[in-house]
Amino acid sequence: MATDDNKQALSRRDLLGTSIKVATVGGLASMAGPVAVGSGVLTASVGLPQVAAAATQKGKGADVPPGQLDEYYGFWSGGHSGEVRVLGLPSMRELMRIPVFNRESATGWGLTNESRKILSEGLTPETREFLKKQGMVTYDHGDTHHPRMSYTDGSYDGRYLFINDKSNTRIARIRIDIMKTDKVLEIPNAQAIHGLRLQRYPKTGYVFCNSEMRTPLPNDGRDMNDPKKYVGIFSAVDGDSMTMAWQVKVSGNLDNVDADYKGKYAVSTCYNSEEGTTLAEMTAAPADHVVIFNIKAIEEAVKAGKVEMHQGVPVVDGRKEAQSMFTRYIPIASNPHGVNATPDGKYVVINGKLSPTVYVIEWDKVDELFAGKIGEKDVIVANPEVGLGPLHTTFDGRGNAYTSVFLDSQIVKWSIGDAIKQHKGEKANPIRQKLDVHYQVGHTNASMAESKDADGKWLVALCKFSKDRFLNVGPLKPENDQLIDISGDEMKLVHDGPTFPEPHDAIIVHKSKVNPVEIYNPNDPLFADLHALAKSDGLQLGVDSKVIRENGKVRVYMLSHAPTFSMTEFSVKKGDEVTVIISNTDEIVDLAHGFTMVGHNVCFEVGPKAHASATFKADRAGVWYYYCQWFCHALHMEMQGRMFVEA
Ligand code: K7E
Ligand code: CUA
Ligand code: CA
Repeated sequence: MATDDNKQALSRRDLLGTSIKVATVGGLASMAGPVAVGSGVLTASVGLPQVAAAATQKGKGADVPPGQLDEYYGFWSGGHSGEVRVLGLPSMRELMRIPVFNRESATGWGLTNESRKILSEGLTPETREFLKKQGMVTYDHGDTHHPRMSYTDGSYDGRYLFINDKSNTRIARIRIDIMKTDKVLEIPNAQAIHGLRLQRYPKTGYVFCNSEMRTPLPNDGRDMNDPKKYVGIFSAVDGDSMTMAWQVKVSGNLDNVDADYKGKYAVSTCYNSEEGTTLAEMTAAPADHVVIFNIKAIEEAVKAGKVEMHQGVPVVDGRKEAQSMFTRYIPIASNPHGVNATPDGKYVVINGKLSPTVYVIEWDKVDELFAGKIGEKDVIVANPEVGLGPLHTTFDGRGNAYTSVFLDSQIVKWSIGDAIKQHKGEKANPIRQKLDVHYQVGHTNASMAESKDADGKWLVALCKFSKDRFLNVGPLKPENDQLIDISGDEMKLVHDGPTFPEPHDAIIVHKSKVNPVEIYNPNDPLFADLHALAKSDGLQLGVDSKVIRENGKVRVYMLSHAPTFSMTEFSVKKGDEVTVIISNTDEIVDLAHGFTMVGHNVCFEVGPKAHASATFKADRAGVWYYYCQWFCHALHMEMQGRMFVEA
């Protein structure tokens, strides 16, 4: 325990950053009490000289004082919360949450007609029918893992963020300009989309997604007791139209995926080459594999129509026995996990998980492999031992790799160049440093490291357990996202960040790449349906304020302008289906309104110059109040009105 306490004290002091310099100038005595710095008050309980020295030497920290902005955006997966979170780095302040597959009470995500359409229109007809029988229009939850920003020529282009939903086999797209989800697509013929990465060149392009589970194809009741007849499915989605491009049948299952920087290949790990259905079966073989997908060969087959069609998607056969030009299988020690392409575009690193090593594959050798010039194993140019349980690797753009090692609870920094030398039999030790993290780290990612602009400043270690590092909040504990300064020769832990379940993965993007708007364009395609509806009612959306009645259906077009709604009352008849359409006419930054109808499960956000709607059955006679729930004005409480439901 003492050791952990010391480490904790050290990290807190590191957090003091530059401010601690001042403290040390004034003598160590000044560190004995609470020290106020920037955005918080931290207690430095013991003033060990060596600790103070370490902090002084560091000279920079994660502290971003009030009034100052962060240098980076962090896009965090919310795991089985189903959302995406936006953080500022290095402060690690949570700036926003973007609801994706979840229901969200503040913004009305999943309650408004617009969000419900987004959540349902990309489902397969078969799923829609199935959900209808349960009285649902879409799923209510999701399990997100891998957020990735769209690329143009290997650099982030700030258009979109894509993320997977393992639990209901979907992917979603978030528009960066407004930080809202705009498309959700269910992947047919597959189950449990886990790995997700993007085509980097020439642009995104494809969204590559792995089905983690193997299923019969078609999955209609046949072959259920014959897992050998199941298939794994690799999918490519067109990220611009959010429609299926093609799929590949593979041997084994698929876990994580990444793509190269030339637009030629994607590569996925497989932990179940045994094609088993139990833990014992899935860990039986001494080796599994990665499968490399030859995008051009697949595209040509699809173009030539040399495909099977399943649920309207062209599918090619990339299984081992098909001996196609679509895939190559590289043997890797038992049950590998993460796949991470190096930002220089030369290599891709496969993380061993059950093997204490990582594998470095050279993309140029993959060209030779498909050309038949070399064998499968020859694409591996390094295989350094890093520690127990390597899961994911990231990079600093200076030739170093950083691997998260789950069982050892460490981030291990190693040199790619020295690992390659060592593999050739030359004398070299690739390991540079091993840093303890707290505890059991899953993903790790460094600033800009998923693009060719890797800048090696910050690294996050997303730890699955926080143990004794935070106040006890009951049996369910937060996880611990740690921030590490990697700008110098040595990694330095600078911040602990408790998080709600479960940020598997995160990307760190320089703020220059992210340029959201402040006020909606009232004619955004997002509002096209509402414009069309208003037009069909002879009205202009966002201008007219009127109630339209049509055979038991009532449409209420209402404007909100601080601190009033354009209607303080409206009447409907018991049994009417009521659609309330709110247009926020305030053109002021940060002036969101809301609309809540008491007792009717209606509550949503309407951003500046936005429109939003919800539909409900007015089935209880009486007076029902509606109000604005978004604090917008000194008279915000008075921003209310009454719905009369006539018996
Ligand atoms: Cu390792 Cu889903 Cu990327 Cu979790 S995955 S850690
Ligand atoms: Cu409008 Cu509160
Ligand atoms: Ca296995």
